[in-house]
Amino acid sequence: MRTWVDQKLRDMRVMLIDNGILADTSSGSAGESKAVQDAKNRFDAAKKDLDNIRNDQKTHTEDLQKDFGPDDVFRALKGQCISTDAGEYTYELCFLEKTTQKPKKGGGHTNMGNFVRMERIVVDEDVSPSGKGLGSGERIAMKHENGQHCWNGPNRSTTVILACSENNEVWKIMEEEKCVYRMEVGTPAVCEALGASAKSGGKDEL
Ligand code: MAN
Repeated sequence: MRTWVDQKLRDMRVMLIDNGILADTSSGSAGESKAVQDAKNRFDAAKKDLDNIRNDQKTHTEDLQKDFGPDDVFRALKGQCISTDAGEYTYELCFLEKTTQKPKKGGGHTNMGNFVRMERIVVDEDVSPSGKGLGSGERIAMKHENGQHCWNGPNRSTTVILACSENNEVWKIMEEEKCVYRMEVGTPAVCEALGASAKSGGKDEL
């Protein structure tokens, strides 16, 4: 009888603690009722959510301050990657992020520079009959700096020069000086910006 009553009292105590009516003094929770612990857990979870939202907002704010070229035309390209083989390497451009080279015979990527800014540069180049080439005049270029350090040289850097093309494609890659690269790239993103070369779209200006 005594054991039975004792057990019932214990059960009742547990039930009251579980329902937040009685403080749980038995464990390491320093006398907090379940309700308080639940509220703390919810608070921690909400705090974590808020931190994540704040981080996202920071990323978006920084993103908005970046230069995505005339009329922000490059925003949609961000993170898209195109590549080509040249010599011993496969070269890759991930728009508005970085350029890399990867040995064809295996091995990791070498960073050839991280995107820093847009520039305008004047070029004078032939255009092949296929229409793939920079041509001559002012072109939009994307500067990539602070890539992997080059032994006995600078940190790798790449200038990516853009010309109007139907598809995003790497046309040419050169190492102008040791670890200083130049990439010629065709993209529809600059067709409007380049005026005359944009005519292929057949859009009449009013
Ligand atoms: C690697 C590549 C080359 C570069 C040399 C410099 O082989 O990144 O492009 O010229 O390193 O040591």
